[in-house]
Amino acid sequence: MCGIFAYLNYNVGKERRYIMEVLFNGLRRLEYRGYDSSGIAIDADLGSSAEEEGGTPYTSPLPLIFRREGKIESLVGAVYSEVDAIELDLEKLFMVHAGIAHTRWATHGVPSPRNSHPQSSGLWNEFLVVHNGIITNYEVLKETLIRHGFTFESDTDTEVIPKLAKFVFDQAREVGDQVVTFSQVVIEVIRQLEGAYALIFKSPHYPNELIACRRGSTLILGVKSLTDTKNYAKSFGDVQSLTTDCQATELFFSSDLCAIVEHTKNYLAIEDNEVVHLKDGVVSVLKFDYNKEKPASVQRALSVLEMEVEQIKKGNYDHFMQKEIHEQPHSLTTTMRGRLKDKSVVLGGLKDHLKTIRHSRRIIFVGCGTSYNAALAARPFLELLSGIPVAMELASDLLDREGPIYREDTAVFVSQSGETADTLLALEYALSNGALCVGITNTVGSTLARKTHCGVHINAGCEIGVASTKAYTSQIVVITMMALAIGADKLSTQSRRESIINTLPDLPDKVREVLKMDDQMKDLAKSLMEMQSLLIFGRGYNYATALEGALKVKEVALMHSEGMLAGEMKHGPLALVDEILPIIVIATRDACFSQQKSVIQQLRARKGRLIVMCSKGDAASICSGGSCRIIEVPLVPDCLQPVINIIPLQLLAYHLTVLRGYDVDQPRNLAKSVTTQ
Ligand code: UD2
Ligand code: GLU
Ligand code: MG
Repeated sequence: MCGIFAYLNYNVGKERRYIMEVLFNGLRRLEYRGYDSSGIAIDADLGSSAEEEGGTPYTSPLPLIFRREGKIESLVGAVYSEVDAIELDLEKLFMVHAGIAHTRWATHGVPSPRNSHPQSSGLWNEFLVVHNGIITNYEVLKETLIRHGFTFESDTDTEVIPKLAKFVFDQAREVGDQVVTFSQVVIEVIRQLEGAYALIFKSPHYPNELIACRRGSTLILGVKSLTDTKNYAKSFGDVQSLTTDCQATELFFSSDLCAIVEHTKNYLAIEDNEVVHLKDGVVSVLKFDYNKEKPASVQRALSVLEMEVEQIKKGNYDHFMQKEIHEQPHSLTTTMRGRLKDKSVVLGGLKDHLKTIRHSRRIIFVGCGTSYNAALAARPFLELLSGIPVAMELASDLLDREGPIYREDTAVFVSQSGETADTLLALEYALSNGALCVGITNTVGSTLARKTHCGVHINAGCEIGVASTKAYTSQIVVITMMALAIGADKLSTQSRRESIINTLPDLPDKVREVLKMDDQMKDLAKSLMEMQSLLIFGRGYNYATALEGALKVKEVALMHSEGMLAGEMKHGPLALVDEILPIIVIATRDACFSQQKSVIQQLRARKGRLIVMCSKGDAASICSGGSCRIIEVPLVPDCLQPVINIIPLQLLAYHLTVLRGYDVDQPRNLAKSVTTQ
């Protein structure tokens, strides 16, 4: 869900080259959000070669689209060479021009020029759209449009939007409505859309106009007046009345303020269901309502920006890791979106392979670091629901041993980026041994997604912090959903499955609740920041939580930390216990609760410095006399508890890092995706 940018100059002459550069720069500012391809649309010249070919019926210049996979600089290079090839005049002056641009983080269809945005209505590019987000009902819309004779060129969900716009426009013209306005067309289109989006529309039927609207995804309008030096925002006026009178104006749309600050400090944060129409230099804002045929015109005042760019990029957070920890209610929602239906789980990427998986002799999870831990967290539930033995493999170890893999095995490869070298090599190995290979990744079009037989995208959104946080919880939820899908044919576990499916939608709210412990975890971090070492004991569903919590503390806070299986305590680690070494014991309510209570007793008997993570209400009974620190978390079904329990530990690792003065987002010696062995 990555970046949108648009630039409209009105009554101020700008050369085509300048316009293109403004668009490219806008994209460069949005680059940090992560993307896999990019594109722009600008106007051609009237009577240019594109138009001569087929004798266009239009009297205004047609848009030209440029799209590329990969880095923005590759788009820039391609645009200049294509422009050169068609002899487009870069010095041509436009008194008014509307250009749009996009960076894509693919959700539907691999990164490729054809799937990049702007997406088009077809011949002549009568309607162009850039989109951030996901249209969840695109399949039905696509079927309907195909029945009406439309042909689709991309695999995106987005393509239905420009095609729908053309359909609406043509219909209005058929009934003789010559004066259908751009906003009428767009409002008819968004009436049909479900899902989340920020959109910008451009059309040669409405030359030099742009329309932007949003539902769920952020979108900002920037307004720069060139004739009037008064401070817009201080005049407290409505944006529409401020932009009248043919004033020279430059208008911008962007997914965030970073791309706007260098042009103007006057902005308006567009709200859900608002439709912002730029025409003749005037900004009008309409409020769309499903229940009303006509939208109401609304008054909106501009705000003045007083933030630095770095601050904007991170929102209200100081670091990307912190932002991503706090984004988890949202990322978990997008992970589950469209996948829980009437008491069942639908994973489109697996449904044709479920039978094979159910008949496999063994399921083997393969991953590295956090991705391995996520699979480990979900393993008990998969074993329970599938009845199939589930093996865990660290990718490098599997390769070192050349461990046996058979045709009857299902090998599940987990990687956030889908480019982790060890995991990909292990995938090659499993493919050559004939196993069914399933991928679980955050990245559409990644090598992992392409080389596996099937799989599931975790749809957690772009993760920037090197220490994975939101991808971890989404991976657990995806594997849990996978277990529910694999076990769906078993009557014996039906009620258990249904109760989990019913509670999954509440998980984001529970995560929100745990995130409120931020200050408490900061206090804990203060008390631990000088320590040499930290142990974390877990078992059962939360053995993985112990490993992952310790991994976070190690990789960002640069503090020695070990996650340990509590059942192993007596076989060595107990020797380390003294009054100094801090030990976190995870003892939330599940089948292992009584064993964990006994672990706590043994540690207390040795005067261990204990921090106990327990379910709400259990503190007094577990640690009588206030002898240990407590982290109380909300109780959820056991297989989902790891999603909750890791969050205080992520917060702890984050605060430890800041307090110890280390770099949060780029920890020493580490890279976001480890693409070398
Ligand atoms: C697909 C669309 C989704 C939505 C939904 C509607 C894509 C990428 N996803 O989601 O946006 O329209 O359908 O029902 O278009 N795959 C692999 N290896 C991997 C990951 C995925 O082979 O590591 C395959 C998978 O088997 C499937 C495709 O990629 O064929 C898409 O996977 P998904 O998880 O995005 O599928 P789904 O149905 O949730
Ligand atoms: N769902 C759209 C696509 O896959 C937009 C993705 C984005 O937000 O960049 O093309
Ligand atoms: Mg990693």
